Amino acid sequence: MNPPAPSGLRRARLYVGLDSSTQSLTAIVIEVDGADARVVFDESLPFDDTFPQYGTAHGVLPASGGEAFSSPVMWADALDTIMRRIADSGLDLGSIAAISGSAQQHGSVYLNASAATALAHLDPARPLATQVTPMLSRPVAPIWMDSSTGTQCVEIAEAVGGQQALASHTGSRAFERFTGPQIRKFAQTDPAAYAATDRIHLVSSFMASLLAGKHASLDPGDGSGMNLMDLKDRLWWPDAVKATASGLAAKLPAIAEAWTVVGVLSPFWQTRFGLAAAKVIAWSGDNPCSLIGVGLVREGRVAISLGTSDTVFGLMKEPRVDPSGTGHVFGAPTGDYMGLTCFSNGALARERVQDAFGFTWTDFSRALDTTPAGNQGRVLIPWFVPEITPAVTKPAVHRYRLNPDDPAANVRAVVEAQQMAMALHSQWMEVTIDVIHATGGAAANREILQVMADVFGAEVYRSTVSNSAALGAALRAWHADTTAEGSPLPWSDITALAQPGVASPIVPNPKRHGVYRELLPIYEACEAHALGRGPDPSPALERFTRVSG
Ligand code: XUL
Repeated sequence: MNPPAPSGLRRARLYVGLDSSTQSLTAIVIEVDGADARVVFDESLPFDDTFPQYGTAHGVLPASGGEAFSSPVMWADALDTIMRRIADSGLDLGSIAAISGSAQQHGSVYLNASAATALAHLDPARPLATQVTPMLSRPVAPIWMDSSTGTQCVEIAEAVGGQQALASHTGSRAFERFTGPQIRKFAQTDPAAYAATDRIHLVSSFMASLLAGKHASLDPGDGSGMNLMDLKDRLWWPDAVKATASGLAAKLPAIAEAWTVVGVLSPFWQTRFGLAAAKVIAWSGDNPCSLIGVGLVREGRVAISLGTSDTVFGLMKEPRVDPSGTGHVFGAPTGDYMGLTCFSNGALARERVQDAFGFTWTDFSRALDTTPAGNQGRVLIPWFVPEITPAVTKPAVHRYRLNPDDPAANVRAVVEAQQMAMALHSQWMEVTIDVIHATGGAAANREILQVMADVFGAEVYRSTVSNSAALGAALRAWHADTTAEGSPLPWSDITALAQPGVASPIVPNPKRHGVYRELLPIYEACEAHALGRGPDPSPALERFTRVSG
């Protein structure tokens, strides 16, 4: 504990972090008193259950043909509700110094010319949702799960000189869920509504605009998920903007750093809930916010999320771009960069193997315990569903020297394949990974994390943070407040709250790490063979088996 602040010095400050994710809106409030910081409020509103009137399933409206939409009016409704919960929580509202947020990336909200005035004159006696409806030039928002813009991706890439050119400027080749291709499709399929659009926000800048009562800027972290922003300049890239849709430049928000104070909580919030004129800090995407929430503010420390999909991400000092075109580079909220690679065969692939043998999680762990590192040269390529990394459109499972009826060997094979794929496809970040923070459902399985530690040769901490994106947003609010007041706290101090606690890490075993160092290039050869791009890896696997015993 620190000594109490001398009288006359300011009281403890509160920082609010919101996370508008696909399925819910979460608020975390941290209290900062001197160098002590702790979470004092943590609440989530799942969209489907709290707002059934919008008809979402897992936060998504019914759609077909690869399209995926959600409702900006529902997000506004949720914001109204969560702000009321904060106001009613008994917290000292006058102590709220700043508020920021995190949002699902890539989703876009289309506002008409009435929005600027309407945002500034919201009526505190009326719900927010009903006042947002007339501001929209498009009632729905396409979100990151949309995969319907393949044609637009090709068109945009061709217009700017190819995928490589697009990736080297914006950090990613054209991806269907990215906002540029989504905007192009909207402009092509509904030109009248596109013409009536005055401002296109991402979910992040839309939510910040609702808080500040004016059009908010967009941060480079979320801006880099659009295929429109030049990563190094942190400005719109004119070639991509031109290639995407006519008249687009005038419809995009300004880009400003993540610690920008975009305004204060507007009179709507002050009158409606008795909130103070707290600083509203630019929002960012959920992945950039998680980077902060997990405490990844130096190179070499990465997070691996073992969820529906598996994701590996970490900070990068330089904007290196993945030459294979599967990884993304985003801006980081620290002003640096972050690399992110996403694998769609995460939990689903693990469950397919588990279900094939009727295994419980305990059986699964035992299978890992009773099989050796390297699996005696038995390899699985686990593309049970279409894969993002490497790009595989038709699901296909490949086995090398692996008997499909051997339960334990298949369990080890799927876990080793996933970890080796992550190690292999994060090499483009050119970062020596020494610490991994494991999050997501499967991070509860110690044996899986041991394979992770052994493959990467890195210490693995199980992350104890329940919503790293919301926490990251609250920490960003704190950082931005100290910056605005002229004495920015270092990120390492800010993220100390997110560091792993006393729990000891899972450490790599040097011998097993040696086995994986040898197996990794052979796994790469298996992947190449499965993609039809390389020779049969069986001789290399035979050799590996003889040497590794
Ligand atoms: C990242 C991505 C997802 C969303 C989820 O590129 O599409 O992680 O941000 O909210």
